[in-house]
Amino acid sequence: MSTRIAILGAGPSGLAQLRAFDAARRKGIELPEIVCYEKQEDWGGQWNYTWRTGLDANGEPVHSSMYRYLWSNGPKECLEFADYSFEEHFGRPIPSYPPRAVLLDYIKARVEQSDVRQYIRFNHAVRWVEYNEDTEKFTVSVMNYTEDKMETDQFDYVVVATGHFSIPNVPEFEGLEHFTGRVLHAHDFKDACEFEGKNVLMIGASYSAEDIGSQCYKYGAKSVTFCYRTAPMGFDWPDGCEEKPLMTRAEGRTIHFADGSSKEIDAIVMCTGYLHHHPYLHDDLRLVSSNRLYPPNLYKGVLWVDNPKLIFLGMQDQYYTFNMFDAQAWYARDVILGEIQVPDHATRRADADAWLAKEEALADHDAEIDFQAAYIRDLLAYSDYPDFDVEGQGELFKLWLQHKQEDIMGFRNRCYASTNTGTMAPELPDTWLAIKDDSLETFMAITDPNYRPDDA
Ligand code: FAD
Ligand code: NA7
Repeated sequence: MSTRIAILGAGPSGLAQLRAFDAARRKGIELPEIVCYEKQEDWGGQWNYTWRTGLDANGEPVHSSMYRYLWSNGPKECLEFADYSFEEHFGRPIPSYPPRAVLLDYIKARVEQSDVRQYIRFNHAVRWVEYNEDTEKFTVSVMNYTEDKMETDQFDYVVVATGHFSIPNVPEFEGLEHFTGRVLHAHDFKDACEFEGKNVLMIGASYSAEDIGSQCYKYGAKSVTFCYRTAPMGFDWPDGCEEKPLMTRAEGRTIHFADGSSKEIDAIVMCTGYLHHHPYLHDDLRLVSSNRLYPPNLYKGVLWVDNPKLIFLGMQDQYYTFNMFDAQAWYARDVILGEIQVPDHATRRADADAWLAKEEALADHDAEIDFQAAYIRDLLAYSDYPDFDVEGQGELFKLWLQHKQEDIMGFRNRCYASTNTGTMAPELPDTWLAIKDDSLETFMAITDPNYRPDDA
């Protein structure tokens, strides 16, 4: 019987794995048997927007945490696939910060060209994975919602690509049970227009707080307050936005903060991050981690140290995204195909622990970027994934951080050159703050060099 691979999830990481295998097939390499289980009806993972909150049509937790009007929060030049440029896809250069729908179009097109959809069983939610030491096989149990039945199958390798920004981390605060406004987690935030004219509070000081707060400002919130546990984001926020230390308690509509101040608030958005949540993995296989650049127990950030037939993609906190998932997927593919020899347990453990120790010593964001670049550089040496200028993209990330410091509401108006094609991105026709329609059609129309505003 041929080697059998289960890929769990058809988001960017799972699709990277399918693309990696397809690239090998094109080179004449015989592929193992591949089955990809995806609980949604379509591919794209987080980028597959849904209006639903809570549970999906099958009663599974809604996966995507993305919302209307979400634009890339980093330059597209830092996430470009090394084997498929934005310019190749769109037929012309596009600005550096595209909206979600534009990125989804780009992600989907690469796999549509690869004919890998045949491997994916949509509407299949993975329920349980365990490993049998005697047979050296994984048993994977899934709920097939199309036929309304449980299915169980055996595999030699399991690739976990289910993401880790989906199940909310929701802390408790005194008095919330009596708070008369709205309380939601960032995962359930869908449309900033809901908060027009309202006083909103973001709890948290990372990407979600920064972006959802900015969205609320853009779409007409009366005021946006951010409150932090450890440190403020420290941006030069426009009038109507302010940062405060953490809220201590709610009393009616009044929110009290750790500095003794208080404010009337209509809605609270908990931008308090996500849990690494893998309830379908047996205790011996379960990755337990906070949101960090080097989750523990992963050799090369990918192979489960105690059983390298279990593979995790995209489990890191992310500066780099799509091209890092690719580097991981190409590496994993070559492990599965026997092109890369995996060292013994002690070597795997020592290597993973050494990266972890380096990660723990990182002093600032620039050092974190260099760390993730070095990690990707290390992986690239093992496979034939097209070499790309990882370090050059790292420098773009550092510029991006500077540009956010200079103007948090204006950084998306910046342009960068692709490290793959050398092409400089064109400017947006207007500022990010002014462009309210983020559909693919509108974005492509207004960024067309022949566009005349009267066409709109
Ligand atoms: P996901 O995209 O989460 O895909 C995982 C897939 O696994 C999903 O399709 C899901 O349905 C499926 N799945 C989960 N559980 C099961 C199960 N039990 N059974 C079967 N299938 C399952 N990255 C950027 O590069 N730029 C950005 O601007 C950006 N913005 C972001 C904004 C938000 C709000 C969030 C949450 C993330 C953002 N990211 C951004 C990061 C984003 O997570 C990655 O770009 C990318 O989507 C990660 O890909 P993934 O495949 O690892 O995980
Ligand atoms: P992150 O980046 O994991 O950040 C979580 C934030 O939530 C961070 O600022 C935490 O504060 C804060 N947090 C967590 N628990 C608490 C409690 N109990 N009280 C107060 N604040 C808390 O998650 P994001 O959602 O921002 O970003 C995740 C991804 O989504 C990212 O890749 C983006 O692209 C979109 P801390 O600073 O640790 O004190």
